[in-house]
Amino acid sequence: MKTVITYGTFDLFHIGHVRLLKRLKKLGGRLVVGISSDEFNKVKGKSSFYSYEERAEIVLSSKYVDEVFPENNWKQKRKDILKYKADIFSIGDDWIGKFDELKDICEVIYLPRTEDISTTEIKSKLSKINFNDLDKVERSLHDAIEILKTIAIK
Ligand code: C2G
Repeated sequence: MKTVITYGTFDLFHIGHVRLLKRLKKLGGRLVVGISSDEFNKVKGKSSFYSYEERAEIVLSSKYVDEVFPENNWKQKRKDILKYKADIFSIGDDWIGKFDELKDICEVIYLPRTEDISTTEIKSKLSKINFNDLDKVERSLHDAIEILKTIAIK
């Protein structure tokens, strides 16, 4: 059994996150995840829809994850790897090469990201939905149902 450690914001939990956690679990058998705090997200230039507490609870609910902890800065990885006795540090390949300095204390593996999905993309697609139109559709469906009811009764 090897311990794998990874980090991320994991906002609007999606299939890309699920597939990554599944592969990370397979790498070692025990998976601990550093979840970026709300404050550290600001440093990363991100603002999450869900709070740290909610994102941590969602990731911990995954059957692939054994433990979560807060990621508060860029510099804590080395200490965390020693604290959790991690054998492998692994993360998506959008970070390729960025954490090679950890190779002296653990294996460093970059895994291919899942294409065509990201939290940013989800947010932009949702922002394009005109929810007023949905209200209009709902009203016209309601009217149609009322008309059908009158026809059905005759
Ligand atoms: N990911 C993926 N496929 C996607 C989207 C994300 O495999 N379609 C992976 C990322 O490569 C990362 C993890 O899911 O390994 C979490 O992604 P983010 O929440 O975007 O995390 P990030 O901002 O990359 O934070 O110190 C490291 C940082 O905290 C990493």
